[in-house]
Amino acid sequence: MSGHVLALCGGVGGAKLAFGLAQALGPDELTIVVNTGDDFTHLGLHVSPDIDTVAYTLAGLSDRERGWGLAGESWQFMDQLKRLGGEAWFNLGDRDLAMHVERTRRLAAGESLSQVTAALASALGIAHPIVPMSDEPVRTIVRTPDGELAFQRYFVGEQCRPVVTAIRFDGAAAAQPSAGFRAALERPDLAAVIVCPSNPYLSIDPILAAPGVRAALSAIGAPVVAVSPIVGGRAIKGPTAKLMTELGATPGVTAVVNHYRGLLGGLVVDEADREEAEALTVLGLPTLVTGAVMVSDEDRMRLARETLAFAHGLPPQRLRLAS
Ligand code: FO1
Repeated sequence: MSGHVLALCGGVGGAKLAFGLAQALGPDELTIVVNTGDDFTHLGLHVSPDIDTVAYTLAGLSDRERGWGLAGESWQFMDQLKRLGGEAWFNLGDRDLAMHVERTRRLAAGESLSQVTAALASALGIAHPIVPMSDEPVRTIVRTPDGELAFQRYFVGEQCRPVVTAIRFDGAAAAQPSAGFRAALERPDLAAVIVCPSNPYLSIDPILAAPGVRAALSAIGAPVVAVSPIVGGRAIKGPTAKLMTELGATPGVTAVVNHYRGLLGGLVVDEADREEAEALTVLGLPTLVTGAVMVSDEDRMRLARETLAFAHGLPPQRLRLAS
């Protein structure tokens, strides 16, 4: 793919495609913009789960079963914290803890989240730019019949059980896109924007909520291609399908397209959704049908290559049907 690629990414699912993209593209050909709406202060530490999941995944250090945190992790700190009656609902592994301690130290010393993320990614040997969507705080809040929940309380504390009636992003209106994000959007050689298979409502929407981002994505010539996080009506991992139902949509690839409301110049779906994809193509949305479930590293690399080739073959967005 000639030109620069901008990937928008959240947690576990998106990080897998980001890994594949990072194998296919050089560090100066790819910018990975990551959701920070899941960030929170826990035990006095600034925790950035999606940034860490992307960093660990790109570094080949992540626990493949959990998807988050480090492989080969130990939990002595958590064991002792429980013994002391501390807050034990959110698990911080012994080695993972170093990431949160060092990030908190650097932020307190006045570094921006972008600077901290660049330094820590570099320390992990990652060459590709991992960029927070914003250096200002954005906090995803879910509304339930019993009141509002901060994201991690919903996702981890309640294991996504509560019914969600609305989602909002505290601070989004004032959170400017980070310099790295804005620079990628403004590159004259921007060739494609890849929306990774992350939860559209919880991981991608906070990125799109930053002032000017949706407008910028609608104005660029490069195609915006989403890889569906839903396969056969079900999420690979996490609450995407449950949220779709709770927010009034029928879980499926069409709901993904409707959710991104006219931003997309192309969609990548799994074989399981071939029929629905053909209907979307008839409606004017170019769709690639392939194996979109990533189990192995080879799956991640293949899907990334196919998605890039597909994006490369799409007409510039300006020619796209105004929808
Ligand atoms: N997810 C859980 O289900 N339980 C946890 O205890 C947990 C701890 C945790 C610590 C660091 C980190 O970077 C991620 C962690 N996650 C945990 C995953 C995290 O809540 C989600 O990955 C994102 O916030 C949503 O993608």
